[in-house]
Amino acid sequence: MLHLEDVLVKSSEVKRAMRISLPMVALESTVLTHGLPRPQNLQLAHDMERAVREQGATPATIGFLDGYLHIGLTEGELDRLANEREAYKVGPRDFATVITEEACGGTTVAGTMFACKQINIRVFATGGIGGVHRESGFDISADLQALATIPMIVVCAGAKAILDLPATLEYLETMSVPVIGYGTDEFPAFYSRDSGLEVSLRLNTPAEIVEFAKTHWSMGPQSAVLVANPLPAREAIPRSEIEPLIKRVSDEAQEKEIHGKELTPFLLQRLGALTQGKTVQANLSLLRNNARLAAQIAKAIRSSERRRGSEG
Ligand code: PSU
Ligand code: MN
Repeated sequence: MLHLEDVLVKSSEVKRAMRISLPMVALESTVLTHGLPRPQNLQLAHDMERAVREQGATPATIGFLDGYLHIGLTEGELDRLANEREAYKVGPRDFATVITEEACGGTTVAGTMFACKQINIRVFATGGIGGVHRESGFDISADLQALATIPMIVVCAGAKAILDLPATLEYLETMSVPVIGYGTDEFPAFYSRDSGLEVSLRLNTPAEIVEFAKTHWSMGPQSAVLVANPLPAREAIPRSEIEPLIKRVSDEAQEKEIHGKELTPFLLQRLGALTQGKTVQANLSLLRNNARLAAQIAKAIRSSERRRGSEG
């Protein structure tokens, strides 16, 4: 039997950052292996890491190579994962499979959070979380389960617009996950800045988010704090424009009987084709935007720890 420590590989950058307690931001890799087309996927991985570094934090992109769980990937390793055609999409239930098969894989939001829990990274940036699918109320992403049980701050641009957003928000409420609108009262819908749905609280600065998260955890719940960060207006696609296309690709998926793990990648890829890449541009923009905010939050955590240290 293998233990997680047996397969854990930290990059030298991550090791150093952990040793001297630098602010750190975890990044997922399903978006590289399954979410974005090549070669934009590798470019994006670099862009997100750069966005984190520019804010003075350390990026830790998480993914599997040959059955090893990498925390922080070197340039060559990122390149390999981004070009690996047989990569698994790795949620928490798939860890043992990928390790047993010595396979490569991109970790989903849930998979990445699960890894973060083991190594104590508290801030994570992604694009859009998974949720309850429209095609089937039983297809509920393991992301929601992870958000319900792992105490960390997760920055996203809302849930992917291809989902049933009201049902996803209801589920988050049931699971005691606060949904913070960053500078907004509305839950953003990934490609669009609005959804007509409310967040549980609006906060306007990274420091406020950190204070809120600490208060949340001190009250008892050990759920995540979900920060919903609307994508930049320049790349946003109006809801009226994207919604009919989402309906169309959802119907296509049902006709083709695509479900389970394949559903999200199929829908994203079809939307990209139907919008001549506009959805891909929006996706790239919101990922960079979220990496930046997550880095600011990770820094605010360090400042608040330092303040507490000097107080007492
Ligand atoms: N957001 C994106 N692109 C993606 C995903 C999210 O912009 O590819 C991935 C995330 O890794 C998320 C996963 O965890 O899709 C959800 O898949 P599922 O619905 O099968 O749980
Ligand atoms: Mn699913």
